[in-house]
Amino acid sequence: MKITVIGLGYIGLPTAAMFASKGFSVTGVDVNPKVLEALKKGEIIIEEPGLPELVRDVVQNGKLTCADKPSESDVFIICVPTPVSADKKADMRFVAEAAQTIVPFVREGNAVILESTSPPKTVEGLMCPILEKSGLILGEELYIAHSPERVLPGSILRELENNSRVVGGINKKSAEFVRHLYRSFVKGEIFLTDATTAEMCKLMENTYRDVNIALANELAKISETLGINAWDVIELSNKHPRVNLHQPGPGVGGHCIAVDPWFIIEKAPSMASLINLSRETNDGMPGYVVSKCGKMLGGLSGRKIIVLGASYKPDVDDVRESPMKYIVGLLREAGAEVTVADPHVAKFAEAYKNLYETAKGAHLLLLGVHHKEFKELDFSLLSGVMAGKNVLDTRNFLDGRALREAGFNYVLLGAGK
Ligand code: SAJ
Repeated sequence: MKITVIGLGYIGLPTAAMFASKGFSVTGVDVNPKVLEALKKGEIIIEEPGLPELVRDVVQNGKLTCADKPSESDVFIICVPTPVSADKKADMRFVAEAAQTIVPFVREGNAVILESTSPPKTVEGLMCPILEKSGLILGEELYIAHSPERVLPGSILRELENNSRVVGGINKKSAEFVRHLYRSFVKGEIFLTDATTAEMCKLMENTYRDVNIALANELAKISETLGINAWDVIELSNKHPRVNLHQPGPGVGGHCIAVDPWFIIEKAPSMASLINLSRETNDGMPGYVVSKCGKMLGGLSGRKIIVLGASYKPDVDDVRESPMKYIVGLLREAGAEVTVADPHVAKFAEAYKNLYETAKGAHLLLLGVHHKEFKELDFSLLSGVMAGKNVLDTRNFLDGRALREAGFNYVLLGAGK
């Protein structure tokens, strides 16, 4: 069976490689010549553990090839980006284009699967009308389904294989066909439903997390005014068997959780009030962190600040939608002199390597991401070079007691004492 995967990004490429490793003949299609050039040599341009080896093997044994356009195939899997525009609406151009390009090639018995995270009714309202132009009877002669991924960047291959999946077909036959296909590498359960329910499941999974992070961020702010520690409240509340409070922080980054809730809001703006408020709460955290810096330093103009961490979460190099980017921008706007240090992000690695030099004359150290390397920081050295002994920890990661004993003014986001 031949599978064509359209879009070779963080999800498309691992998915293509997984199918290829199970013996399917897979063609990966992408518009980016850099991706294709690399792939021809069995190489990849993204960072993901285990993926370089897997791709090298399946390219070498001829199971994964690439092209800049689709051609005839038994299965077409669409994994193109669905970005959110400046006015917070889903930009579905790439999905529509991908569906258009396969119309000339679909034949009776084929399947078209949408993997991209999409607003509810994308399959029914956008994809089906395009695919109808093939003249095939949808659901009978051409199977159509949504099969969203649930993998965590950094553990993609393991999670692709082991996580359960929701598959939503435009009819039962479509859903069953797709379940059978994914069974080739998915060890987790595969649950069948309709396409719009599957679209909504994917969005609600990330929205659940966003709303809960917003709740934690609100708790952090309230705790500060009450003079208590939100992190203690969370730890103790989570002893309850049915409670799972999330962690506060400087904001929500990445290309999923900070984006997907907008796809629901767009469909029902007057009803999605809690979802909207949560987005706003989380997007307001960079500003809140910056105002805390200002309070600690009695103003920001001319202050030298070292920002530790640039990525959107710990131990990855991914800076997409990172709240740290907004924090740095706001600090600079307020006249602060900011240096970013991050061992994982090439652009900021040098500053981290020379941290004790970089921190000379700094008034504040702001910890924004809890990379494991930051556990090893030598604060007695830092204390010797910094002009002001101020630390703001937005992740409850540093040893506050030790820092205070070393003479630092240690401030923890969410702690009023
Ligand atoms: N964050 C907090 N507090 C928390 C948890 C996270 O502030 O309690 C922040 C992180 O620092 C980060 C952001 O949220 O900036 C998102 O990080 P994450 O690790 O929670 O999630 P992602 O975006 O890397 O991956 C998510 C996952 N979804 C869920 O866990 C529900 C993943 O399973 C999805 O496949 C992925 O989105 C996606 O592609 O949709």
